[in-house]
Amino acid sequence: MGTNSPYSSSLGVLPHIHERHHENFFSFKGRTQLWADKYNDSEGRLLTAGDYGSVPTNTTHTFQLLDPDTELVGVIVPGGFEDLFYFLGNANVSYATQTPFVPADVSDSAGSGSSATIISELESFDVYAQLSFTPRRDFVNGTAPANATWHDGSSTIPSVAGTPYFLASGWGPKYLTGKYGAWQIVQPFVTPTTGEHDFTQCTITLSRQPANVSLPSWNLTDHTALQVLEGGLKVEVGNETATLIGGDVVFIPGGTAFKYQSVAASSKVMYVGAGDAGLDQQLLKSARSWEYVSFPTYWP
Ligand SMILES: [Cu+2]
Repeated sequence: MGTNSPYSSSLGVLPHIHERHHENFFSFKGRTQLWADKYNDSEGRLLTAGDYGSVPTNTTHTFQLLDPDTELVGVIVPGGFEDLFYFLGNANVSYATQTPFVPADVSDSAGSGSSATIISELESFDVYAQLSFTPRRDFVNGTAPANATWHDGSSTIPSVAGTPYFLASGWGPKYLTGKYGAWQIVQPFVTPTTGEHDFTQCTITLSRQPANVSLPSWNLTDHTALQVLEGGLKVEVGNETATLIGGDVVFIPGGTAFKYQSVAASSKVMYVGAGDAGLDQQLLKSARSWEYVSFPTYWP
């Protein structure tokens, strides 16, 4: 789910927890402050493009949007949580002027209404307000507490489920495979463990397909979604072909054959898949640990 907002001088939503939903914040553009508090550890990060934050169940969290054109991609598992946004939204709108969003710096507080009625209504959407939570404001270089590693060293993924964590763009684990022709670099956000075997998420950076290697056809048991972040992706699903550019999404139902290739020298996509045996896990089987966000200078 993509959400785009202008900046605001206040929180974008009341501090809250979800008892049943694992919320995943991916910063598509602009700046977002995200707070996550669990197990007596209260952390805040400034997310810029490509950064990721994991908010598992029963984590108190809130966020604030800081730039005029701030866009998040939320993956909320299990499905159905989008009903909250239909409830909060005023209308299904489109503009004859061809603007995708209202061209004004308005930021209402639809998500942060504090009346008792709204708060109790939100509970039916698995949103439980935590009104006593005060987000810490002692950020230094994008992190609170100030001594956390953030854009100045490796980001790591916990080896257990349930703990909130943050990954700075390019600073997390990276794996390289050339088994299917093009180089592909997998940067995991959510592993089978941290996704509790319900879903996984990563980015995949891919080179062009070498001319002498035929494009593999995939057919995965579970659903797959790809969103283009950089470059462009040519995708064949069943007998449809489309070329996707930045922001475009393809959804591939489980049991459907598909092929994909980069139409640029380097393209980057975000992958989200159901289950724990999706495209990322298939690529990782042949991948080796890799230090860089770009590929080798020779073909696989
Ligand atoms: Cu939430």
